Amino acid sequence: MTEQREQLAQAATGRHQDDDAPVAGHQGAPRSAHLRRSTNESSVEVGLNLDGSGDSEISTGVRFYDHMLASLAKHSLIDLRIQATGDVDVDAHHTVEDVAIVLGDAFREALGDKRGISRFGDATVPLDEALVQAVVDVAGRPYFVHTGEPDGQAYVVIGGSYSGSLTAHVLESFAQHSGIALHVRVLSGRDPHHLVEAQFKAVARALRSAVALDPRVKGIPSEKGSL
Ligand SMILES: [Mn+2]
Repeated sequence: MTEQREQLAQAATGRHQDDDAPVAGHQGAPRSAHLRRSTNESSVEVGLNLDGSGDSEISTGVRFYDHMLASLAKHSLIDLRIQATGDVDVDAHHTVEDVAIVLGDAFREALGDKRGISRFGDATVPLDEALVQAVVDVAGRPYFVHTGEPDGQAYVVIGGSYSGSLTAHVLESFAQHSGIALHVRVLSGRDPHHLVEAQFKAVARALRSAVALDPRVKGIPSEKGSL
């Protein structure tokens, strides 16, 4: 790891290498990333540590989205620091999407060559009446399948600025940029807040399994030799 990359990783994790010996990947380097992206519509900074404990510090200007991203961190055990500012006075859309893009890019960078990971993850998570299944393959082949949201969910506005249509948009942007195949199936639910939150939690749990280092996996978990 270069000195610069190490500093970025420390900034992302808020930890020094020798503090408490953060769990390292098989490469010996912390599986973390720190990225910035600015456009005319938003400015996004993401720090991410795959081997974290679910800590988060998130500010996107869209409070409900902050709540969802904190939930994603908590249940994936990925540490997340996200600072975003954008034209939320126009609409939350640009900022919400751009955060998902940078989050996906950071996730892919932190995974590195994927040596030693479980690769697949599958979780079914309830939130009261809502039930969601998420299945991931961290394969470098982006794909997104989304089914089962009840009619009208896309048009619901939650917390004043988050529209229900954004959930699929966020998950698709994340899948495209992280290079994962992601299937999200909403199996049941009625409350709009629960329907979104159960999706983030299910994705979090599936990611947690998929990125976990399995000591029995030797090298890269693919017959092809690369992912
Ligand atoms: Mn909630």
